[in-house]
Amino acid sequence: MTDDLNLDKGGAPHQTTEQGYETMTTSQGVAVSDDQNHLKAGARGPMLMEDFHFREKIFHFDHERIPERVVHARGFGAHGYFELTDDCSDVSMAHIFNHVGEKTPAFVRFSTVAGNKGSPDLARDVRGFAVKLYTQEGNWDIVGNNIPVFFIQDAIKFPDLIHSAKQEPDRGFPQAQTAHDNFWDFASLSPESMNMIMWIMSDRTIPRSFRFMEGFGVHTFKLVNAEGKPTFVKFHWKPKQGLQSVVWNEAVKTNGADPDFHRRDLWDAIQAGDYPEWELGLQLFDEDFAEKFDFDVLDATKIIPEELIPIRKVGRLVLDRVVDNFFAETEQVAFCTQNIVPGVDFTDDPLLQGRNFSYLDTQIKRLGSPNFTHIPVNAPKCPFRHFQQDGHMAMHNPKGRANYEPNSWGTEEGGPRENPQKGFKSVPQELEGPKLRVRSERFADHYSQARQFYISQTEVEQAHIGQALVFELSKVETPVIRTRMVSHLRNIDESLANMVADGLGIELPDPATPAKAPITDLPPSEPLSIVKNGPKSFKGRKLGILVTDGAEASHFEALKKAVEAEGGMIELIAPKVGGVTLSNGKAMPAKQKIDGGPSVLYDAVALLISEEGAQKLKNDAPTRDFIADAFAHLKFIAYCEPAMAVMEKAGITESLDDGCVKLSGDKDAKSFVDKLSQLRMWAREPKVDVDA
Ligand code: HDD
Repeated sequence: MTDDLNLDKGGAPHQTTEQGYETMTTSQGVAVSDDQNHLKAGARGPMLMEDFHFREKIFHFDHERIPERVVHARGFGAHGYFELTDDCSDVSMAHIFNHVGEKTPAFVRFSTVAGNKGSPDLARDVRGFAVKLYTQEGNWDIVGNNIPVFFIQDAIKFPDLIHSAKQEPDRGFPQAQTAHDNFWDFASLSPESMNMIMWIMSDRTIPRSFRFMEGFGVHTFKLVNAEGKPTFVKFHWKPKQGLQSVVWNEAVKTNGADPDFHRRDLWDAIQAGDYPEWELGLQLFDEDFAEKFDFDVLDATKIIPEELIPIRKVGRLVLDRVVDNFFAETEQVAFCTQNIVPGVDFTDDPLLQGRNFSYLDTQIKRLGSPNFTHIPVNAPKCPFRHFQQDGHMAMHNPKGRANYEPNSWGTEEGGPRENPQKGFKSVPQELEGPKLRVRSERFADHYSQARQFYISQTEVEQAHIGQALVFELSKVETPVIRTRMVSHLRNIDESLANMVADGLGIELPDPATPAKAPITDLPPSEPLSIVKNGPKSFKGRKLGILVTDGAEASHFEALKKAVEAEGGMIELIAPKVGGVTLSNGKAMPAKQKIDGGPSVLYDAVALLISEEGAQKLKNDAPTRDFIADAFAHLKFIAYCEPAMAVMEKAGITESLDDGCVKLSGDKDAKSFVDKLSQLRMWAREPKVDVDA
């Protein structure tokens, strides 16, 4: 409850209880004497309608839910700031781009797209990356994703896309996944989605954390400088923490172990003071480039490779504060692509044009009133003044007589007027042409960039794309849909098509007929791979140490020191959450009991198990799974000699590799931690996965 709604602390006669608690009141401020029992006629009698406290409490509870977002329902937000590091007045007159070092408050909401509000965090899905910048010239929303392209080119297809991806309407499942007939039916009948299909089948859709993923504005926008000169721009958020994803088997298990894994990760990192940070990158180009580029810059299914237009890093976005109240902030925040400020403008991208209608419309439905802009998380932090008035739940109500203009009431009383010098102006643009429902010819190449994405991946990542396609299409029940999909893959990469056809156990179909031929062989682009853009250290990552009573204390101390020196965290997992006593008699509390802290929750693991501990744990299924999964998920594993007995039961001792480091001497912990920035032992994959 905000302060101004609170009782006057000084004067209220019922301010505190005898024990010193704040007195509970009704919404009307009347003190409540009994919150345990409703008012009845006799101790065992029926309720009396006059119980206003009961009625108010239940009626409010009954109305707690608002409609969840029609897409991106599950999300998690945090506050922070944007700080400009490079003056951009050459390209934009926006205040936010002209004041190096100035901090602009920001709110960011990350989300999955398809799942409902209660769906698990590790669903294979695109992640939303929506940024609200409370600039001094009004709110600017960059409502992007963690993938720089989209499924469709024209907003009119959005309802079809989303209907196909969400649960099927007759049965109401599957939830939070595209692995079903309707999605692949739509995708395979929409060749424009092929570039996006490559991206979503890559590990980009199973990020390790919101902190370790990129964000993109997707569309081409315009920046406009003080002379009115427009420059095309694409927005990129590059995580300082480096990119990182999980492997699919790990994602599936994480969803069971901790469905809130991503939101907890962000919350924990911010609370620990390890603030995630992204650099804002601009890809800037002019009409000339746009004309010569192989693709239409208005087509949101295409990227502009960074090799062609390098990224200019101009600022940083830091998230340093969790929300006070999830509903008030994360749930009620309303992003609108239409929210831009002077110095930024739209292009005619047919997806963006449609979005500019949809977001405002959806917020009114979801938040129930055009006054959603009065909710603190949505209100600008700069002065605002207009004549929009009334409506449900109006909170900012202007004083005075003038609620229209022009009027005769003068500058004191007459309210606001438009400001031709400072107000937002669209970039003047010549427009002509017949009224048509068509798609531009320049949007017709659906495969060249899909191929480029695929060949830009490391071998490991290519295998994951193939495996993801096989997994998803194996869930499709209608054979013709599977075959149709493989016919598109033949236009992307022949070896991929073969891998998928083989994985599905079907004959290779003829290639689909491209809308535009020939398909171009574009050069590979390094920024498209996650593995090539990983972290440089273990900073921000977590080592899970499975520990038992009597475990060697020197190993523990050495690991802790080495991990913390890298900026990483450690977490203890023990047979009992009360903790363990190490070999030197030191008591250590644990964060997790073994069956509540499986290894999927950690980036790397260490097994500090004493002889006695090994005897107790070697037949314990959660302990075996902890070890076997860490190995199968290609994690680095440190272990001490006695742990071998449990590792043997977990079935990994015969396959130990360079990613498994035995702790014997002083330097072993350090050399283990030195390896951790690689995050995974990719070379192990063929040993643990027959499809790799
Ligand atoms: Fe959208 C929400 C991102 C295309 C209509 N979208 C929404 C959110 C994100 C995106 C991150 C969640 C914002 C939040 O956290 O509250 N959407 C995208 C991107 C797109 C895109 C990157 C393509 C480049 N969206 C798109 C189209 C339409 C919509 C083409 C409709 C024509 N999107 C919506 C919406 C949502 C939404 C229905 C649902 C909840 C909301 O707006 O606030 O208006």
